[in-house]
Amino acid sequence: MGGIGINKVARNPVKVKLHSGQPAVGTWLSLCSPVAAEMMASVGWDWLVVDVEHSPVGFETMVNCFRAIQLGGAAPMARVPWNDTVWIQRTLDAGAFGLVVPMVNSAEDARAAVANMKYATLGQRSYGGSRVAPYVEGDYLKWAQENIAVIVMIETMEAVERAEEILSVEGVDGCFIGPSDLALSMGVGLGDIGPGTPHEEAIQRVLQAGKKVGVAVGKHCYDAEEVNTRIAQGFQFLALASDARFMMKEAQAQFKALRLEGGAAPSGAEGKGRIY
Ligand code: 3PY
Ligand code: MG
Repeated sequence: MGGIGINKVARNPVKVKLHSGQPAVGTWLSLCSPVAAEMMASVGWDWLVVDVEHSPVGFETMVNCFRAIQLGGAAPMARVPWNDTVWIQRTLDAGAFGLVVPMVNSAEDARAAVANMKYATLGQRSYGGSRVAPYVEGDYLKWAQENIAVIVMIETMEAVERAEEILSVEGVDGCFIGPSDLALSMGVGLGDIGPGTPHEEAIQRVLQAGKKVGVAVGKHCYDAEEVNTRIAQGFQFLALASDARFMMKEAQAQFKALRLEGGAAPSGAEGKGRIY
């Protein structure tokens, strides 16, 4: 045998960090590109989430993104489209080390997410092995029960109000605040966020609930400055933008710097309809 390959993973480093009070920082993959995923993984992120909820990624492309992420050295994760037994089971079998589950609005929703992600007797995940079984230490079933990270999304006011009970559910490893959906549920504009706003107050309420019950809180952030601020506040599972945003920001900046005949202006929607 050639000896070239991937080291076996003893413990999911993301879960270890979340349970020991450390930040785990990653980014979102919305470009549906395994090549972009592989390049991103080599940057040094703890994890990368393939966004299956809001990107047009196909299932097999998602699997190829997982492979590329593993090769680059980050933990492969996904955001599933919904808290759905079938989606969750198939995405875990495809090799995710953890899932971000949208719109978890109650303890009941959180219990369903945990049950979807764990084998009996802790849950109802059906056993079919996993693509990543050869890459983990020991038996995959035991590894999965202990190592797959369950991250529930808090992105409505209903969920903010119930944050403590949601985060107290056994098996929840952390939560992730979706600032845009939270703004929509509050009836405020996507721009009406930030220090001093009711939106920020809601975010801080979730952080306090997490601190009270000892469960990691995270959030999607637009830039490194915000990630640094959030880490100082005690947030842990932090996403910094996305591959799509990094690409568009740099492309727009470079395009703007061009000295074109006739002074052509960038046609991209800078500022408008901000994407992560
Ligand atoms: C939101 O802002 O609603 C999100 O889901 C971000 O990932
Ligand atoms: Mg959302």
